Amino acid sequence: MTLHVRPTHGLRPLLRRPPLPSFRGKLHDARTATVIGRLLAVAVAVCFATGLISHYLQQPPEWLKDALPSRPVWGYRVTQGLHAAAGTAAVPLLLAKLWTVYPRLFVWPALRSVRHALERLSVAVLVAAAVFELFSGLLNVAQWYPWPFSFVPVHFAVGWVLIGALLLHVAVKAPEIAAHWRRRSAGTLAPAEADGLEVGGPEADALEGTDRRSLLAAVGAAVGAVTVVTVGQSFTPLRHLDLLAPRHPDHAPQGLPVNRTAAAAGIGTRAVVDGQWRLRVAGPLPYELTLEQLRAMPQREVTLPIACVEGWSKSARWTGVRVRDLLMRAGAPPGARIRVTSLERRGAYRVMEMGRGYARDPLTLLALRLNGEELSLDHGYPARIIAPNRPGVLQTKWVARLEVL
Ligand SMILES: Nc1nc2c(c(=O)[nH]1)N[C@H]1C(S)=C(S)[C@@H](COP(=O)(O)O)O[C@H]1N2
Ligand SMILES: [Mo]
Repeated sequence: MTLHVRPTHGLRPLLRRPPLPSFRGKLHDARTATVIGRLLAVAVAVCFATGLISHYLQQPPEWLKDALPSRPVWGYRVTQGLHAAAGTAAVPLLLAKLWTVYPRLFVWPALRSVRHALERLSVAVLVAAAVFELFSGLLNVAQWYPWPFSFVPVHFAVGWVLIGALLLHVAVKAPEIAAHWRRRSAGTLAPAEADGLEVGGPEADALEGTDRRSLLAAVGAAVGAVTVVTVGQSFTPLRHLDLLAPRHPDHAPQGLPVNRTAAAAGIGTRAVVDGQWRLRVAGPLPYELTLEQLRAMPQREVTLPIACVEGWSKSARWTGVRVRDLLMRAGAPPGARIRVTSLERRGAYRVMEMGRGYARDPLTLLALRLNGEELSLDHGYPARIIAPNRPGVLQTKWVARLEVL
């Protein structure tokens, strides 16, 4: 397709057309943009929905704190695995979509009307937000933060910008999307394209069909490839193909990857911890327990995953004391909410709050053992929280204190 200059309507250009490139590729067209665009929209919608779930599980507003469900136990594992997988798959889709539409950057005249100017501005916001979300997400998975702001609030805020700009884009393009939603049979004349991009006649259409299928096959292969080499980080049956994800289910002391080591968290050696450690429980009837005393309480075994917000997850077998038993002993009213504090001196995950639904769940443990062994220091020795359907960041390690709120 060639980019032709058309006599303008609306604003008269003040300048002559500069030497802009012209595009002969047949796939910079609305049908290709529609086919790739709707796949990309699905990926973005999955990211947005699962991102909201993750946000509200981590930072619930007051009214939601006690209503968060602790079932299904694998809920967060699935939603956050989908979040990372859809975001990863969206990268090749976004690149393909940008390639398809980039000739429109060079339409002339650059601005034709107020409406055209607003539309271009909204597309600029859309592209910037999409690029930012995908790359900040990927870098977060790699735990690399080459920016001065904190990832979580900015990724969340730009997520809203992205979904807003996407809805606006779909609304503005609705007639074009509708016109190109279905494959046109060869021989139908293409409707005149918007934005001065004109397409050839019937034969061009037939040729385009073949080329488009090749392009889509290549994009599909790229999506498949990036998915297959990363999805094993959470979908463990495919773990042997997990070549690119930073956390591998099999590179795992005690059968579970470590996200933040004790050394990184500033937790001393086991001997140091042993000397001073007591579990302090604050409530109507406060008490303290040594590790020996905790081990002497009724022990439960549960199988629950750690599901990290960065996308990796793995199920494990945990043994320890039910949190609700500890709370009962402190005279907590049924349905109490609690605050858990780690031995860690600083760090975003030192203090965690747990609503009623989790605190009274029989599967929520103060775990002492992992996969049949005493917890290693890196997994939270002497005691850590494990609860169903919870983001990994809230599975507090090196617990020092429980407080009934
Ligand atoms: N005190 C404390 N607990 C913590 C963290 C932390 O940095 N400090 N990291 C959390 C995160 S992000 C995850 S994914 C899980 C990982 O647990 P694991 O290292 O035992 O697999 O621990 C959580 N518990
Ligand atoms: Mo995590």
